[in-house]
Amino acid sequence: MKRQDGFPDDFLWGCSTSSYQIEGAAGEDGRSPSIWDTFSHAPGKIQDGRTGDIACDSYRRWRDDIELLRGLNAGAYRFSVSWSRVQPEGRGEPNQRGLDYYARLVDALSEAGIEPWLELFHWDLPQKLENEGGWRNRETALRFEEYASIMYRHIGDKVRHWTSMNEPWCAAFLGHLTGEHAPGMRDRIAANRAAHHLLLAHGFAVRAFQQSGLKGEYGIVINPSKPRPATLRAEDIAASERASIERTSLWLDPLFGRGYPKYFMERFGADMPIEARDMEIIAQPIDFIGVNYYNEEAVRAAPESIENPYGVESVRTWQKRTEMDWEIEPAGLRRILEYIASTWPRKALYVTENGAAFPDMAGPDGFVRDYDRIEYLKEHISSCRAALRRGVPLKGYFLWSLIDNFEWSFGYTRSFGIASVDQATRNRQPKLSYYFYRDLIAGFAL
Ligand code: IFM
Repeated sequence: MKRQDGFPDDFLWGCSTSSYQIEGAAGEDGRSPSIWDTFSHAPGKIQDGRTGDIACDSYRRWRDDIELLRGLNAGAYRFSVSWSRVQPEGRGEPNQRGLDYYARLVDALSEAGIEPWLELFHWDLPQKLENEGGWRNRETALRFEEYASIMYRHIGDKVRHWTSMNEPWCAAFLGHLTGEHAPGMRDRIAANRAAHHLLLAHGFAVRAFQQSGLKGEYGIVINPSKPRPATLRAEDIAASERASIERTSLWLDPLFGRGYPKYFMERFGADMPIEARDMEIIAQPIDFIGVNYYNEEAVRAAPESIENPYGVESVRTWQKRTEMDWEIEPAGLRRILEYIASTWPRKALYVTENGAAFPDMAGPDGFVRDYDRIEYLKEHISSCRAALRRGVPLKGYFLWSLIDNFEWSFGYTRSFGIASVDQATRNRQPKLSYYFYRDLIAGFAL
């Protein structure tokens, strides 16, 4: 039967998770520590002092995750691979037990009719590579190519949708400039170098995929941002343009062969370790762009300085906020999709993450009726429909997240899941939003 809600019948509906946030089994079957193991074990880095050592125990309970996906009738599952599980040394021989885990997962997903969307890197860099300079070191991009090639060789025939990495902005700038994320550095030059090497790693991985002769679609996932001006003053409008550079054009310009943005290069060009042919490698043709969207910001002009190179500051507005203190602005999702579709060459777009953290209260019956999350999802998915109506080549939507999980520096204090995970038993329990999403996928909740 044809859908009545304005989404095409072949629109892809899925859920997203990531390795360090759900797998646990941190020291098992040959996995070596990643930078997030080191960071989360360091005192004072994580709000509740907890780690991903056990997380949702998905390394053992992946069948439960697939059951949840099956119950939704989801078309796809976006998950990431733990590099240090597959290649504990960060180089050389792969760990067969790690590879087997992902092969089992992918096979079971396919048997359940759920398309595996495999992501190679969601921030959990092997600590061994960090010890040699991590993303500041060009060598890490080469090691990434080797790791990607291992994955292509071992499960390339089972996976049709690949993404190189998730939100490289976070890995570069939260990891190396603000220090909120692993490896916890506060150094602008380190952040800029990391940004370049992350893009280079992406380019190497795409090139290796093309050379492998495998069939499939390849993309990268970014978390773009296009803040709106807080007022109609010309200087605030100009500030809002500058405010999008580091989250958006710094990634999309080079990916589409336009080099790094001029504004960025004028300030930071000297830090960028660009070698001959790098920009060509970064601009390997890809099939889609993944867009992660949670919120929009309003900004105004501020004095430019070393600490504030873009000369912008955020303005708190009247919008309701989620528990992350992120403003809820569903129209911002349509705006960012339209902005990308109209500014860079036309490419298939997927919303690869969207969702919200709210304080979930279980009722006396133990059931979580998360109406706030349902409203958030409903409005954002409607915004996707608005983007489609305006001609954006949007092909799918992945909800973040299938289950409550380790929310990085917030530990387990923020819940994005449509199913909760009991912290003692690790049993999964769908929330009301799970049933909302199930009905939406079936075509009758919007
Ligand atoms: O949990 C994260 C995810 O790992 C990357 N994107 C944003 C999510 C919510 O903060």
